[in-house]
Amino acid sequence: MDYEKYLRKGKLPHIWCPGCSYGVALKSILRAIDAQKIDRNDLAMVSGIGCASRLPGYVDFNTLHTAHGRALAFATGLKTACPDKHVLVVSGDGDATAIGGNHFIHACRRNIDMTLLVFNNFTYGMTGGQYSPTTPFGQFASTMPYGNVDFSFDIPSLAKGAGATFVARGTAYHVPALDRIITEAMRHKGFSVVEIMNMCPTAFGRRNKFKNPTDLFLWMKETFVPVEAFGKLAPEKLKGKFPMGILHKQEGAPEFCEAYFAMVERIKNGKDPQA
Ligand SMILES: Cc1ncc(C[n+]2csc(CCOP(=O)(O)OP(=O)(O)O)c2C)c(N)n1
Ligand code: SF4
Repeated sequence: MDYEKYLRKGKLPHIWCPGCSYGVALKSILRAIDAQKIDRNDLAMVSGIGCASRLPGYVDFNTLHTAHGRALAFATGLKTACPDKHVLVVSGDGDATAIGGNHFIHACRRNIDMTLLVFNNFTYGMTGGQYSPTTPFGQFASTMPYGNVDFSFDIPSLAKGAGATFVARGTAYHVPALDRIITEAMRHKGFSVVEIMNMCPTAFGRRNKFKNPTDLFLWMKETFVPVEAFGKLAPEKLKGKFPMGILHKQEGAPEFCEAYFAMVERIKNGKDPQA
């Protein structure tokens, strides 16, 4: 595939560290878009702030680099103004579930037709490794130098509980599966959330005894199990394992823009809102 046709070469070189898996995720996103033959003018990519949120700057779509945690609010306005466009939101775990946590849960219950990709690397990478809502219990961070004593969010469970109609998890190790997951998420009519396990060797790995990026990739290989196989694991084998793939899908729920514009039509036609 010709990746370069999608890149803003003037924005390169990128800021990502050697061994950061964000480039792997970027290529997966581009393959998913290319496979669907989406015209670049028909796609908008929106992000907040962080290493993950730099991604839209490198690609030649309609892009918005917004404020930390606020990408979903901007994306909601954009989608409502241009409901015929594909909208992809790229966020880090801090961006989506800490400073943007309230936007996240409310976007989930709104069922607006867009896809949120949360790059979960267990840390605030850009600002030097503070702990985030997904840092596992006991792991180390610049702000948890003696080990994290908070329990972490499970992003797919949070998304499902808040009402997202498509929830999936992929990883930067299981690349062909990730391509399929992103494609399916984008095809879903409604709010889709994909947690993409991504590893930050610089701010998280080194503090947590992962000596190099390969160790982090091998950890992902061992830890994430396709959801079908996960369901068949004996209870004693579940410890330390997590399912990946499409974890939840609900078809047919009213989509926000359609419901909103139908309401506008009813008002214009003077229909009794209670009828
Ligand atoms: C309102 C506001 N607060 C704090 C910051 C500082 N800040 C910039 S990026 C970042 C953390 C990003 O972490 P995450 O979203 O997990 O993305 P990553 O860098 O790991 O990809 C923070 C706290 C900011 N830019 N704006
Ligand atoms: S700090 Fe971490 S997340 Fe940010 S570019 Fe470097 S490796 Fe990637």
